[in-house]
Amino acid sequence: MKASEIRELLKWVTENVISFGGGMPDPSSFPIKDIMEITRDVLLARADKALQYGATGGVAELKEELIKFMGKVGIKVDGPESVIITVGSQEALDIIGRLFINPGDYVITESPTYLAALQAFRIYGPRIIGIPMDEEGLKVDILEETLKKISDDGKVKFVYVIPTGQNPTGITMSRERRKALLEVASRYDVLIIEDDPYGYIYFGDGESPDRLKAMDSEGRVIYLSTFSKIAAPGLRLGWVAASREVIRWFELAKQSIDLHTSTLNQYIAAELLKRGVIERNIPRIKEIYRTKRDLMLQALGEYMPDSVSWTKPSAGMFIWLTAPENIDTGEMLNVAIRKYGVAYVPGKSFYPNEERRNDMRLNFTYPTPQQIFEGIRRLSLAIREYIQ
Ligand code: PMP
Ligand code: G9A
Repeated sequence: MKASEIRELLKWVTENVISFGGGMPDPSSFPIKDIMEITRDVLLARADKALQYGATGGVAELKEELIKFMGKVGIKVDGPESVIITVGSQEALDIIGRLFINPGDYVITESPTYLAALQAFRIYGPRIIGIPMDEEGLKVDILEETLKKISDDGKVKFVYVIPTGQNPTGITMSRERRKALLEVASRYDVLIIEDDPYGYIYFGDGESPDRLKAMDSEGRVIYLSTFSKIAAPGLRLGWVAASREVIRWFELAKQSIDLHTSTLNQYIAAELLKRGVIERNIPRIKEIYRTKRDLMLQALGEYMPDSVSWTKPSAGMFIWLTAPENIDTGEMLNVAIRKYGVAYVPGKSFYPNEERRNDMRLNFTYPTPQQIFEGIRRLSLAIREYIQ
């Protein structure tokens, strides 16, 4: 097992350090009053159920609400047996590893990708292949070449993608690429894992492209999402939508992990959906994140030297910054924290094959506007010191 750089970093970021590290939502986006009221109501009306053990698959009312919620973005689900409630989508990632990966199996991801997905899959001993991306997302032509090459050598279990507001790059996969990805996956008969924490808070120009799950006519997509970014991560609530067969396997895996997800939190989440709290909160979150993204882009433009480039995210919580090639952002981190008081996540661990060292991930949702400006100023000083 390998430590997550995000989790490790969280431990030693102190008061004097401006952190662009962990992917934490803006606390002002949490629906605190609603959660207080709902918790009281749930306990008054049904403490017997909410404080009791529950079914492994999850609370029926929450699943029904989620089926309606996903329906609004065009995802059709074949009844409550096709949904399972998990402890965040992180648990779903671990269960995916348990269910699908035997040692030596091939798993394909975007490169770079969410480092804690790599951490979860690696426990089960796969060979992970990263496919490069451009501003339209995963390069499907390279995926196809790769599938062609490895199909004689071993089984490719799945392609793992974060199509909207990708972690760590902020890139959203275009509609054309989504179609092409589904076609290639169908031709080579591989599953697609669609990890979608950020799709509901798309703040780019125009409409967000359809979910892969909504475009999937073959039951090939296993869809993951979470309450972490549309309500609050402390609830630790996620969900998976897939075929009944796959969900049944998820349930068997989950039985031995934790029996079920917190019943109280599931009842609270069902009410958050039923009372329209989530629906009302989403435009507010989008506005907060769009404003903070713009601030960080502005600060980067003002302070960074010409040899540094970065992405312009249309969803999610991160900007991906590329420093000149001579800079190892992992080495620079110590100096950035101790001398300049600014933290970020070095890019290396987001690569399945750890091939690049000069990128970093910057979170723009947690710091305040003042911290964003001051933190980028400090970061630019660290980078300038290393360029020389
Ligand atoms: N997948 C992705 C792509 C993420 O960015 C995150 C959180 N940063 C997760 C999964 C896990 O989130 P949670 O367990 O809180 O749902
Ligand atoms: O706190 C965590 O580990 C969740 C955040 C994930 C991220 O920063 O990508």
